Amino acid sequence: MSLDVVHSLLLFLFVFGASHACLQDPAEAYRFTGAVSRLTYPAVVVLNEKTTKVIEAAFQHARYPSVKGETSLFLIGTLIYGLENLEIHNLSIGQSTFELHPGEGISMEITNVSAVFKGRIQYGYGSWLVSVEHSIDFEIESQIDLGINPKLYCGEGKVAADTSDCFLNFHKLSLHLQGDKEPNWLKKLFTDFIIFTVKLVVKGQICKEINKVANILADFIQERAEQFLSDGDISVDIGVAAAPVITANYIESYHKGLSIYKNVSAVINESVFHPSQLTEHKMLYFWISDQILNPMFTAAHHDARFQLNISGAELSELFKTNLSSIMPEYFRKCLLESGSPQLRVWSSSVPYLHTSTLGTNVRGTASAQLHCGGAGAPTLSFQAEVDMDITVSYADKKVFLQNNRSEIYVLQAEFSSQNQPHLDQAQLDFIREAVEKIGIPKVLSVFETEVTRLLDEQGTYLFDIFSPEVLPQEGFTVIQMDFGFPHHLLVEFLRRTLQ
Ligand SMILES: *[C@@H]1O[C@H](CO)[C@@H](O)[C@H](O)[C@H]1NC(C)=O
Ligand SMILES: *[C@@H]1O[C@H](CO)[C@@H](O)[C@H](O)[C@H]1NC(C)=O
Ligand SMILES: *[C@@H]1O[C@H](CO)[C@@H](O)[C@H](O)[C@H]1NC(C)=O
Ligand SMILES: *[C@@H]1O[C@H](CO)[C@@H](O)[C@H](O)[C@H]1NC(C)=O
Ligand SMILES: *[C@@H]1O[C@H](CO)[C@@H](O)[C@H](O)[C@H]1NC(C)=O
Ligand SMILES: *[C@@H]1O[C@H](CO)[C@@H](O)[C@H](O)[C@H]1NC(C)=O
Ligand SMILES: CC(=O)N[C@H]1CO[C@H](CO)[C@@H](O)[C@@H]1O
Repeated sequence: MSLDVVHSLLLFLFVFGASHACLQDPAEAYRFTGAVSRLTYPAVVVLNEKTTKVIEAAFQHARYPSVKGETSLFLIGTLIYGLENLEIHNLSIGQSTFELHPGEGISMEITNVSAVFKGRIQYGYGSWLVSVEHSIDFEIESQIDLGINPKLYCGEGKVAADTSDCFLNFHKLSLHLQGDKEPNWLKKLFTDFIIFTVKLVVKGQICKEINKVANILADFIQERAEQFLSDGDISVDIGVAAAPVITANYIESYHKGLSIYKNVSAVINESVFHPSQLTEHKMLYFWISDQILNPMFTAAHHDARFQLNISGAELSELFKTNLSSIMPEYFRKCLLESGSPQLRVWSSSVPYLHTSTLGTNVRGTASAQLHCGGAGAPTLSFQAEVDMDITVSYADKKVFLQNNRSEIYVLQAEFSSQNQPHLDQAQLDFIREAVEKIGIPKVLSVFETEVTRLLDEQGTYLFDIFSPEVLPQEGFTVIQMDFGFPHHLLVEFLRRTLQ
C-alpha cells in the first residue's frame, strides 16, 4: 500500500508553508483554519535552553569587517588607522531568559556573554600617506548582555520572525595592546577608536548574524516542508490563515491545510476551530480538522494510492488466523497448492472519515481479487463495504492504530469459473469474517508501519516525546504532547548549516 499521502499529515509537525492571504482577525480566520499548532510556555522554556547555543553560533560565525579611520593630529598631521582580522576567542554565555508578551511578541535576554576579541590595528602618519606602515596586535576582554525582541508576523502567508529589535550592552571592554610600547597619546587614541569600533562592529554583526540564523532555521523548516508538500500530484497548502497569536501562556498559529490535487484545491470555510478546544498544560498541541483529512484521503484514492498486494507465503501465513467460519476448499487449495497465490486489494470508493469522541470512523468500499497463479482472470473477486472506528496512539516511537469496532458488508462476490459464479452463504460468511479479522488488521498494520516510517524520515524519533495523546473530538483531532529537545539535534543542525 503506498501511503505517501500521510506525508501531508506530518507537515503540521514542522511547517509554516507558503501561500498568500492572511486575515488580520484570528476569530474571523478560525473558519478557514484546517490545522492549528499551539506551543505553550513550558515548551518555550525547553527551546529557550537551546538559545545560548544559537547565540554562540551567531558570535562564532559572524564575520567582522575591516574598519578604517583617519584623524588629524596637531604637529603630526594625519593619522590613518585600520582594524582588521577581528576574531573571537573563549566565548562563554551566561544565561538566557524570555517572556511572552500577549499580543506583542517575545522578549529574550542573554546575559553575561563573555568573549575575547583579538585583532590587529594598523596605522601610519602623514597627510600623503597611502600605505599603512605600523601594526600592533590587541586583545579585548568583553562582557556583554544581549537583548532580542522577536516579533512574529504573517509575511507572505507564512509565519515570519523579525529579530531587528536587537541590542547589546557592554559591561566591560578592556583593551590590551601587545608590547605596550606605543606612546601614551597614541594608546589613548587607539583605545577610544578600538573600543568604539568594536562596539559598533560587534553589535551590527551579531544582530545581523542572529537574524541570519533565524532565517536559516526558517528556511530549513520550509525546505523540509516543501519536500513533503509535493508528492506526485498531491500537495497541501499549510500557509497561515491569520497572524500567530501570543498570549501570556502560548504561541498559536493557524494554518489552512488545503489539499491540492492536480491543481484543484480543497476549500475549508466552515471550520469548527475554537481556542477553547485546546488546553494549556501540555507543551505542544496540534489541532487537525476532518476537513483536511477527507480531501487528502479523496486525493489519495483518486491517485490510486490505496492498493495492497499480498502474495505467496505472506498470504498463506495471514490465513492461518483462526476464523470461526470454515475456509472453503477452493481457497485452501489456492493458498496451499497454487505456486503463487496473490490477493490484490484496493479502495473502490472515496473513503469518508468522521471523527467523534469514540474515535475516527472510516467508511469506504474495498475491492479484492484472489489470483491462484497464472496470468489469467482472478479465481475470486469481491467488493465489501467497510465501516470501522479507529483509535490512534503513539508510544515507543511507533504509531498504533486500533480497530475498535467494524462492520463489514459483502456487496458482491463471484468466481470467474463459468459453471458456478455465485458464492453460497457459508462462503460469503467466510469472506466477511476474513475481511474483518485478517484484512482490516493487515491494512492497519501496513498503515502503522508506513506512518511510523514517514515520521522517522522527518526525524520524529530524534525527539524525546513524552506522554503523547491523540484525542478524537467532534469533527477534529487533538494531538498533544510534552517533548524534550535533544541537545545534539541543535548542535548538529548548526554544524551542518553554518559551515
Ligand atoms: C582562553 O582561555 C584559555 C584557558 O582559560 C587561556 O589559556 C587562553 O589564554 C584564553 N585565550 C584568550 C585569547 O584569552
Ligand atoms: C559572568 O561570567 C563570568 C565568566 O563566565 C563569571 O565569572 C561571572 O560570575 C558571571 N557573572 C554573572 C553575573 O553571572
Ligand atoms: C498545474 O499548475 C502548474 C504550475 O502552476 C502548471 O504548470 C500546470 O499546467 C497546471 N496543470 C493543470 C492541469 O492545470
Ligand atoms: C464554502 O465554500 C463552498 C465551496 O466554495 C461554497 O459553496 C460555500 O457557500 C462556502 N460556505 C461559506 C459559509 O462560505
Ligand atoms: C498489484 O499487482 C498488480 C498486478 O500485478 C499491479 O498492476 C499493481 O500495480 C500492484 N499494486 C501494488 C501496489 O503493488
Ligand atoms: C486456533 O484454534 C485452535 C482450536 O480452538 C487452537 O488449538 C489454536 O491454538 C488456535 N490457533 C491460534 C493461532 O490461535
Ligand atoms: C476494543 C476497544 O478499544 N474498545 C473500546 C471502544 O471504544 C469504547 C468507547 O470509547 C471503549 O469503551 C471501548 O473500550
